[in-house]
This record gives sequence, structure tokens and C-alpha cells, in this order.
Amino acid sequence: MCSAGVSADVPATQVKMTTKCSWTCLMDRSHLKWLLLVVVTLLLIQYIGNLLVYKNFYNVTQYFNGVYWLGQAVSGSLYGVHQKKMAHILKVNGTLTTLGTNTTNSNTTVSMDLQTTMLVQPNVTVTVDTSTSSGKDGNLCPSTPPGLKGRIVPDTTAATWETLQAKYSTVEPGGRWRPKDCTSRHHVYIVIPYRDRDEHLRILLNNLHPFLQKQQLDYGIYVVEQAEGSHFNRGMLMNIGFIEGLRVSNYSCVIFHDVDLLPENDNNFYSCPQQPRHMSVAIDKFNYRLPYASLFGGITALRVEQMKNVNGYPNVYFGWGGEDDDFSDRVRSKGYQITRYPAEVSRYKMIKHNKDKSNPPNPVRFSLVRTAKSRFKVDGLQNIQYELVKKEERPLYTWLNVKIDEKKVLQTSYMNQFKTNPWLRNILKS
Ligand code: UDH
Ligand code: NGS
Repeated sequence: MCSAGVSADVPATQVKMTTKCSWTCLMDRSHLKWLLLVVVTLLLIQYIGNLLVYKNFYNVTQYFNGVYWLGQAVSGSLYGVHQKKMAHILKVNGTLTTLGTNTTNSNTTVSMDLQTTMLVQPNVTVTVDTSTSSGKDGNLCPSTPPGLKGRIVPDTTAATWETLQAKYSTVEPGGRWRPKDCTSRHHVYIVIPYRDRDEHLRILLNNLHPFLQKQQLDYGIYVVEQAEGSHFNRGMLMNIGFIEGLRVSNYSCVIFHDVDLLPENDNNFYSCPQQPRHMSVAIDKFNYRLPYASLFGGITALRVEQMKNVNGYPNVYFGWGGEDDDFSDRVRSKGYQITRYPAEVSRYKMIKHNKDKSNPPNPVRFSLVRTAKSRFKVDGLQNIQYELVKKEERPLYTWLNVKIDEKKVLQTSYMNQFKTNPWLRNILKS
């Protein structure tokens, strides 16, 4: 203990400070200053650390062989940057292992690198999402389908339609299938946007049917082909497939699937977890790395009510690019988290091809993405217009041939700000 005192017999001008040091005062004042500084720094570090402590668990899903995925979310500010963190955790034989983390700044997600650091506290209890693992029906398929191998090599040979039909004779007309011996836990439909890619479609279906059957899914495949006469519009084809699929069956989960992506791991479950999922995380074309954090293109999985809630894809993107970025913004602006399984699982091979002639890059796509928010409510499922020219239940898929009136779609008040753009002017005057 140190104390300071003033001698009473000294004039005020000569007031003298005297210092008494008790036996506990083991250091002089300069040491004390340093000690205080260290203590304050330690407290500050602990405070910042606490902001980033992994506390809130959500979205726990079993997705293969006794392995659980769970998002562990935390929010906080470090050096003024708002951060969110998610951990991807595997539970194998009762042991929790963290595979990697997603750090998100300002609501965007970055790809994660696989690492084996243990991030969970030892007293964490993992509870499995019972919405997909229990049911009244006693004959439910097992939550872990038997016979999954993990890494698989896609077959890139283009078999003829006749060969494929014979090979997958148990598939019902319209491309529907369900396990015979048990009731599937997942009622899923796959929507494929399509134009002039016959060979890609044959290759994809040759890979997809056996893949989905091994996963014991109750599924249907819908190929939405855009008729000639308008620039390709991937977003609208997704919306149309979504609407038309629901006319056929009461699906609960939709998977939007580019025709040129082939899965390389059969543990990549084609179902919808609690949050929207970006499935094509690691593609060979990008060296198995996610090109950018908010990417939500290629293949995505959403629950039907989530797709309705975000008003679907935008309709106004004709030509290549941007519609998936707009969709990504829609999903996140509704408060959903875009989730991703580990890159080892969400692995794809892309069938090599060049840019399609009828799908040139859209020159206004960047402006459209920048102003996307203003159209979330007015442009999408809510106002879509198309003509269903033909619908056929083909042996391996349902074929929807649709006509899109490009001029009509773009002639709306919310596109007024782009009317001076030569590309758009050209379309509108044609
Ligand atoms: N699609 C068609 N027909 C088209 C255009 C697009 O079916 O004419 C569909 C198809 O499902 C495709 C998806 O829309 O997978 C996405 O279109 P894309 O494959 O053109 O876009 P992505 O960004 O590839 O996947 C761009 C071409 C990269 C060329 C690189 C050349 N080295
Ligand atoms: C972005 C595009 C996305 C596209 C992504 C990956 O630049 O639509 O590249 O493309 N966004 C815009 O153009 C605004 S890829 O390399 O797969 O061809 O999905």
C-alpha cells in the first residue's frame, strides 16, 4: 500500500508531498504504471476475444455416416470490422472435429480452408435436427443411405438416349424416382436451365440418376428449355422450373442445377438443410476454389418456402452473368445465411465448353446487380410472364419448352433507368 500526506506546519506555497510505502509496496511508481498497462491490455484482449467466442449454435444437420454439420455463428467487431464466424464441424464416433471456418465480413461468406483445429468447447452438446431424421412412418429410409462411397469419378462419356433409357429403366416417365423398399426422407426436384446442350444433358443425367438413387431420394428432374427468339435467361428458366415442378408434386426442396456440372462426391447430399445452400463450392475449372465469397451460382438448394420468400430469381437478366449475384443478394437480404459444406464434399467437374453464341455477356449486368435491391419485391416469381409451349414427360426427365418475350419482360417501369443503354434500346425497338 502506498499513501501520500501533507505536513500541516509548512506554508501553502511550500506544500510538500511525502510518500509512505508499506511492506506490500514492492515496486516503485514507474513499475506500477507498466503493470497497470499490461493489465488493461490483457483485459482489452479478453474483451475482444469474448466478442469472437463461439456461442450460438444453429442449423445442425446430419449429412453422412455419423457426421454432423453445424453452423456455429458468432458476431462481433474486431478492429472496427464487423465479423461473423461459422465453423464446420464433423462428429465422427462421438468426437467433434472442426473442418474449417467461414469468416464473414459484412454479411458475405468466404471460402474456407480445411483445417483440423478444434474450435468447440469441450462441454458442447450436439443435437441432431429431428425434422429430417424422425417421422411417423416406420419404414423411413435410413438417415445415412447405405453404399455411399465419398469421392466418385464422374463418367464424362456421352451415351445415346437409347442407351440411357435402357440403363435407367426404373425411372418413371418425367424423370421421377423413389426408393422401393423404404420411404424417402427427402422430396426433391432438380431444375435444369437449358438450351442447345444435348450432349451435356446426356452426360449429366447419366451421372445424376444413379447418384440421386444411391442417396435414396424421392426426386423429379425438370429440364426447362428456352425457345429461340430471345437471349438466354437463366434466372427466368429457374423461376419457371420452380413453378411448373410444384404443379406436378408437392416438393419441399428445390435444387437449381447447371447442365455442365458433375458431382465428384456422393456424400454431397441433394437435400435442403435449414438454410439455403450453395452446392457447387469447389469446381475443377476454378482449381477447386470458390472464386468469390458471395457466389451463389452453378448449383443451389433451397426449401420451397425460402424460394417463395425471396420472390425467386430476377427476370430481367438476359444474356450471361449477374442473375446469380442478384439472387445471392435476395437470399441474404431476407436474413438467410448461404451455407456451404466442406470443399471436399461439394466438389464438381465442369464439362468443358466455350461461351454459347446465344448467351453473350449482358453489358448492363453490373448496373443491374448494383441496383438489384430496388427490384427484389417487384421482379421475380410474383410478376413472371412466360408461355409454356410444350410439356412432355420424357423417359428420364420432364421437358418444359418455354417462350419468353424479352421485350415484354424489359418494358417495365423499373427498367426505365436503363432505357438509354444502347443494348436495351436495341432490344426494345426490335
Ligand atoms: N445454358 C444452356 N444453354 C446456353 C447457355 C446456358 O443450357 O446456351 C445453361 C446451362 O445449364 C449452363 C447454365 O445455363 O450450365 C449456365 O451457363 P454457362 O454454362 O454458359 O455459364 P457458366 O458461367 O460458363 O457456367 C461460362 C462459360 C465458360 C467458358 C469458358 C471458356 N474457356
Ligand atoms: C461473375 C458473374 C456471375 C458468374 C460468376 C462466375 O462475374 O454471374 O462471375 O462466372 N457476375 C457478373 O457478371 C455480374 S464463371 O466464371 O463461372 O463463368 O456466375
